[in-house]
Formats: sequence, C-alpha cells, structure tokens
Amino acid sequence: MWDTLWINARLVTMRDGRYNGIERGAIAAAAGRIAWVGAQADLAAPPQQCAAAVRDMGGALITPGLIDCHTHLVHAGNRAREFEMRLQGASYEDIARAGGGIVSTVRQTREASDTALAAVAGERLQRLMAEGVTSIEIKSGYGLDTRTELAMLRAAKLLGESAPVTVKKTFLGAHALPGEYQGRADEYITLVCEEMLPAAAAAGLVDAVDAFCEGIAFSPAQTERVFDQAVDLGLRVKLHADQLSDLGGAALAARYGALSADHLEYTGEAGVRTMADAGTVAVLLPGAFYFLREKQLPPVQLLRDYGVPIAVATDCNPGSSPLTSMLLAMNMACTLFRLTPEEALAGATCHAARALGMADSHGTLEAGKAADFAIWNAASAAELAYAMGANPCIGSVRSGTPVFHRN
Ligand code: DI6
Ligand code: FE
Repeated sequence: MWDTLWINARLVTMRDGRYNGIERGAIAAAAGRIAWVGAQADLAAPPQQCAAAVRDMGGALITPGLIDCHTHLVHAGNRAREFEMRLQGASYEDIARAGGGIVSTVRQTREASDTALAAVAGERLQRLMAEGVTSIEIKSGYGLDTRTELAMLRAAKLLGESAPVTVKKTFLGAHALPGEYQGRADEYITLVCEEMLPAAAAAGLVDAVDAFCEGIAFSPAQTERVFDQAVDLGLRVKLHADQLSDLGGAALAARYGALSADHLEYTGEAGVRTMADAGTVAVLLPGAFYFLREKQLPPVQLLRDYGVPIAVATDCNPGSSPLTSMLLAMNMACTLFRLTPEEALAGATCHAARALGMADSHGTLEAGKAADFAIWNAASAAELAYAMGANPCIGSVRSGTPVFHRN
C-alpha cells in the first residue's frame, strides 16, 4: 500500500535526459519517495487498492520538479539605478570598477538583519516555487566578511527549513573584492581560505564552493587557492567561468573535478573537452546573457558534440540577472542559445540535479528518487519553454506531499 497514487496523468519522466513520456500514466509515492511510475494500465490492482489516497490528475502533465541550480537568491536591495546607467551607456564592467556592481549589493546586505535577508529571499523563492521549483541552489557572496557570509548561508538554510523546497548552499566568498581590501586581493583570498570557508564549513553551512574567475573578480591562481582549500575540507567545487572573457575557467574547474562550470560564453573547445572528461556539467545562464546584452554565445554545439550535460538556471542576482522565473530561463535558453525545449527541460531537471551532486536522488521521475514533481496545465512539455509570462503550473509535490494546488 502506497501513501499516494496520482493517476490519469501525462508523465514526462526525463529518464536518461529525454522526455520519455508516458500517456495515461500513474505515479506513486511512499515515505516521500517515488514508489512506482508507469502506465496506469500496468498497475497490479485497481488504483483505490494501491494507495491510501488517489488523486485523479484529469490528464494534466507531470514533470520532475524544477531545479534552479545557480542562484544568488539571498541579497538585500536592488540595482535598478545601475540598470538605468547601463541604458545610458555605462558597461557592467565600468560600473563594477567604479565601486558599484557587486560591492554595492554587499553594502546593503551587510546592513540587513538576518530576518530581513530571509524575508526578501523568501519572496523570490515563492515566485520560483509557484512555477514548479522544488530544489534550489543558493550562494553566499554578498557578505565578503565572515559574519555576513555566514549570515547569508544561515538565511539560505532557514529557507530550506521553512519552505517545502530542498536548498543546496554554496559558499562564494571569492565573488568580488570588498572595498576594505582594495589592492590586496591575495590577502582577501587568504581570509577566504583560512577564516571564512573553514568557519562556514564547520557550521555545516557549505554543500559546495564557488568562485567568480574573471577580470573584474579573481584570477585563475586565486581561484585555485580557494579550490585547494575546498579540496582539503572535502568539498566539491563549481565555478563562474569564462562569462566575460576566456581565462581558461572551464578547464580549471574541470581539473578540480567540479560539479559544474557556469556561464561559459567564452569557453573554447579545449575547455569543453576537459569538462567532458571530468563529468562537469555546463550551467547556462541566459538571463545574464540577455540582461547584459552579451554577444558571445556559449559553445552549445560543442557541449552537445562532447556529451557535456547542459543545465539551465536563473542566476537570480540583482546585478546581471534579476530573474525569478525558471520558465523564462528555459524560454531564453531556447530563443537565445538555440536549445530545444527538451534540452531546456532536461537542463531544469536531471542535468540541474547533476550540477548539484544530487542526480542519484532528484531530477527524474524514477522509482527510488524523491517524490518531487510539478503539475502543469499544458498539452506538451514543449509548451513549458514556449510561452512567455504565462504560468501553467497548477501545483507541485515535494517529498510526496502536495505543496499547493491551483486551477
Ligand atoms: N553571477 C555573478 O556572480 C555575477 N555575474 C553572475 O552571473 C554578478 C553578480 C552581481 O552583479 O551582483
Ligand atoms: Fe552567478
């Protein structure tokens, strides 16, 4: 006897990274996990005899719950003023070098109370969850001092404890150079390696370690120092790589066995090959590409040719991607990067799970995995990436429990 059985659904399982649809499907949950998934006709007994509760989906579409595998969800304030400045001709890099950019969000985040931080991030999270997100990665990186980096990670943890969503916490102390370390980037990296990261890890607040390897941020050598420390602490790494220039970030990440290398607009074939060999996921962030009006496209065809799994995420952050919609990220991945809708959905489910090191337990509708799924008023999975500004999500289920239901 299962806990709950959903019947009369059109299932899109995403097994092996493909739609793998099942018309007239049924899916069962027991103890928070998927107990059975298949064609309703293959159930061993009538539905009412299989589970304590039976829910008729009336032909609705069910996909794995969406996974947003790259966000900076926890931050205070916004950067609408910088948006105006860019519209008047300033570049993202100009603004960063003039003391705006990431460090202006750092000022506001340091001033915010823990409860205020969790509250604003909670509102963003609700918008993502309303579109079927059941797992999310949240980075630190707007504190840049030990106290505030830990506060951000605690806020992220709190979100996962107070909302029905799985949160993975990523330490991003090497996001930007704080004003008080101007001209002393190596000293700041020493602080990150010797104080911040060990403190965050000891508090159980770190699932992975990230860095921003870029001309306006940290060099490959500085990134390696952070990654060496992560390895010493037994933590997996990921990297903001090759977004605005080619510093060999993708290959660097892969050398450390990174879970993912993210952005990748300037990554070349050698970097892609190294990622393939290391099993590193490519996380594409079309929201940032769009918002910064970048011109250089990520090497999508090379990623396909080398069999690198492609994930898609919002990069929700106040400076380069103020985006709280996975569906719009998927749409942009198709329109801007020419992913197919099937690739975009794989990027928002199974490959996103891999980018977070949770592919064994999340990301597809398969027996044994977490019973996390999204329910859609859509005739085909392609409609999810197709529409703009619509929200066809009518409900979601997390660990076997309905999160909401809207019709
Ligand atoms: N992720 C980041 O960390 C920076 N770019 C990106 O894609 C930007 C963050 C910011 O401007 O606040
Ligand atoms: Fe980012």
